[in-house]
Amino acid sequence: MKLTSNHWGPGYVNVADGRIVSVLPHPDDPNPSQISGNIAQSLNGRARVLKPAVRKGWLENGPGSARRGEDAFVELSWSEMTDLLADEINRVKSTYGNNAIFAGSYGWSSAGRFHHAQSQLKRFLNTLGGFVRSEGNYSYNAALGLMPFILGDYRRHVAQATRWTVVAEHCDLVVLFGGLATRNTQVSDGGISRHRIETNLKSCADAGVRFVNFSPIRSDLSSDIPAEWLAPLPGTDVAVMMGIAHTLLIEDLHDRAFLDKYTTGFDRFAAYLVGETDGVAKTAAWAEGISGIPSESLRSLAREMASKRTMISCAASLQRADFGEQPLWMTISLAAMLGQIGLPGGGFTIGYGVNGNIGNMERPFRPGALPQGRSAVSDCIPVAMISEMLLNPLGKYEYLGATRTFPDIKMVWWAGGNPFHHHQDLNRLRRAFSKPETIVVNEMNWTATARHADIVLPVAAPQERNDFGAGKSDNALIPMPAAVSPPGEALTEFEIYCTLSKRLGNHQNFSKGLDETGWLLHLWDETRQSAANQGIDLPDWSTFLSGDIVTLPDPSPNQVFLAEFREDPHGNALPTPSGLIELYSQTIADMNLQDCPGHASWFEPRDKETGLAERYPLSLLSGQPGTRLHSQLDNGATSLAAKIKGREPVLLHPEDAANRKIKDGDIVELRNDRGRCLAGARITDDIRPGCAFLWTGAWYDPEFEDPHHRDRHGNPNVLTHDLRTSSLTQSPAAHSAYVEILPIEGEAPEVEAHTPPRFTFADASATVPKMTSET
Ligand SMILES: Nc1nc2c(c(=O)[nH]1)N[C@H]1C(S)=C(S)[C@@H](COP(=O)(O)OP(=O)(O)OC[C@H]3O[C@@H](n4cnc5c(=O)[nH]c(N)nc54)[C@H](O)[C@@H]3O)O[C@H]1N2
Ligand SMILES: Nc1nc2c(c(=O)[nH]1)N[C@H]1C(S)=C(S)[C@@H](COP(=O)(O)OP(=O)(O)OC[C@H]3O[C@@H](n4cnc5c(=O)[nH]c(N)nc54)[C@H](O)[C@@H]3O)O[C@H]1N2
Ligand SMILES: [Mo]
Repeated sequence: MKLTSNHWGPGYVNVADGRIVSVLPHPDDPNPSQISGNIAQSLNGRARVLKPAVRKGWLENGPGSARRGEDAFVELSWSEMTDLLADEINRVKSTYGNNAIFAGSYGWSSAGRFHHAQSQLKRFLNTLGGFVRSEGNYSYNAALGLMPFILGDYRRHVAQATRWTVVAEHCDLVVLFGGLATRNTQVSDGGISRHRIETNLKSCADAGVRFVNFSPIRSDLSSDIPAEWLAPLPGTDVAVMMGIAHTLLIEDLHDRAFLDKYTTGFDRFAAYLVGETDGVAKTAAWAEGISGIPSESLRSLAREMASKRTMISCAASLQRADFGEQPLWMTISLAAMLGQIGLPGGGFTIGYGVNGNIGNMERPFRPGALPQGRSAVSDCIPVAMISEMLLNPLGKYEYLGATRTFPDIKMVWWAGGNPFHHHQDLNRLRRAFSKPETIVVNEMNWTATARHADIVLPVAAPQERNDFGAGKSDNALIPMPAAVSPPGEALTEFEIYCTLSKRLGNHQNFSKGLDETGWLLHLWDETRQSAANQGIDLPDWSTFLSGDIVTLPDPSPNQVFLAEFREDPHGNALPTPSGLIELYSQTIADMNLQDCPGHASWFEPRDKETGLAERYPLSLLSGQPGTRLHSQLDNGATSLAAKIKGREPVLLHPEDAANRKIKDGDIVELRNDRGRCLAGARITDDIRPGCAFLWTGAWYDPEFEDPHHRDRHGNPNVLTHDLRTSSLTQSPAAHSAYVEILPIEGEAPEVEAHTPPRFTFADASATVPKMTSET
């Protein structure tokens, strides 16, 4: 059996009659992921894209959007598709220029250093004059934007997170905001050779470390780890942390010497905390009124935190919410008041649990990767402004203290991402997707994004191409030999761009004269060279490709975040304006932003401010699913097994369910002013009353006959809003949404998301598309 690597871990591909039948765990992985259970059924499934396809209306009427998303498709040969797409690229470039092409193409695609979907697309377009890109991510964008002002580059920050082995040895108390969900640690970007978090957390528990988990659902910490569970109303952690901070301040439990030496602006923040600036003292009682956590619990926790070695952990989810910069800044402010930043097992970490390697492992060097080249177009948008950009061509927006102008996009090309999974307010995204003249999507499966395209290119899956895996924070190199051939007429993206670039005249620039094997040898050579620089000897390519996982040494097993800064705050000054931790940032204050002032501040979630929450009283959380990676392979066995009557499960508290006459296993409707979807009710007292939790990633399945375009399958993003965290970082804010849930009226419609779209033949007159714009 051949090895493979996925973002959720390695496995052996079991093949019969040229088809994948299962993917078996690697024996060295102590906790293999269940997500591999989706691979066989999804890659062999009905939803697989098997031939190049073009939307009927686009083929017949030329570029334009009428019926996009609902239309039938016409399958073409690769030779017809190559002509059609090459002509369309030339048309857009010559009519509007390369700055009318958006290929930001956000998404996780698949593991593998060479066949990385975005790198291939970006390299191809860069050799044709470039494209508009996006920057940041949906995971921790508020941290990427905010941290450079107050602490330093966030990507270094996660790479340098204090190790769990250090926590086990030195820490007494871990206070988690947003938990540390084991289901999320199945995954690490680019791959994860061994799942270590269960073992590492267990060592902490065995060493007597106490865990306090502030989270709306109990399962955000494994039931194997004894913990106190406190369930604040979502979006109120800033108030909780301020209630604790206020107690530290008035009881004189804060570390003034630390604050003086390592931070700047504490007095400005303290004036706000006690209410000097706005007349509201942020006491523990004030925090109780907002969050529902008893003030006495907050006061006693404050005293305990000050008297013990304490690690504060803030999950990435907290910043994927309205004013998501604030929990980050407040975590740092609270930890600074405790004065343990830079001590082993003390201080704070933002993002433990955002992937399975943080705090467990790092890579010793950067392996080879396909170079993307440079874009001749400099324009770029914050990643979560996709709808905003398409709906407001040439409109103005604020970002990182500057006013910028949106480009006027005519062509969108997406490879390796699923915006109709990942973006908020999908009804708005549909309106935005009706603006460009042409949308191209490369996909393995007929996802909602593929159905909303005009041109769909069928691509090979990771198990159908030769590659190697190397997680962004993993200490392993994993061979990924092709186990089977791609089905139908699917090709690797490299092959697709080679053919297209021969037609367009940029082939030499794109391929550099190398074929797939040539590139793999080249990238492996680079990897071997980087390893050799660290004194590590790697096998040659063919030995590696047919061999086992290569495990590399851990470069920093005793990592303590900010230890060097603590040791010498001048010699190791932080890359902030003051060189210190900025509890007050003059730079941010000078931007005069209503939604992000100069220090950590409390704001009500927007749906509460606007009154929407009065009509739709349940706070909706939409976290990552344990049964898959986002929306990938949603029609696979593990993902399907968790669904209720084919719908995504929504967790509800027994009281909320009884008030609405909902029973476990019922099909229910979630609704608010933004949209509606069906889901399957799962009733559990592991969720806080007043909350509903719907996993992300069920393929969006709108019922177009319904006036609300109700989604039949359970995608939470029909309910989330498309307002960003703040005008500072413009990050996605999915975790802040309010809904009502009702038993379904009448018969539930069939879910159609996992079946292919309608296929048809083009009218005889439409063999060559008319290249005129509709508008
Ligand atoms: N409501 C809500 N929404 C959220 C979140 C949330 O917490 N709540 N979380 C957000 C977060 S953190 C993230 S990271 C995003 C994730 O959003 P995405 O990264 O867009 O989600 P995926 O489902 O991983 O999409 C990857 C797509 O690429 C395809 N694919 C895989 N390999 C290849 C390949 O080799 N080539 C090509 N062409 N395609 C390939 C898959 O079939 C899949 O459709 O979602 C965000 N959305
Ligand atoms: N199995 C699996 N693992 C994954 C992924 C996946 O799709 N599947 N995706 C990966 C990716 S791309 C990312 S970015 C990470 C995301 O990692 P996180 O951001 O940590 O994940 P989430 O699932 O969004 O949220 C974790 C928990 O935070 C809690 N939470 C939400 N809002 C609040 C709040 O206001 N207050 C408090 N106290 N708690 C809150 C929710 O109960 C939720 O279960 O996960 C990664 N891991
Ligand atoms: Mo993410």
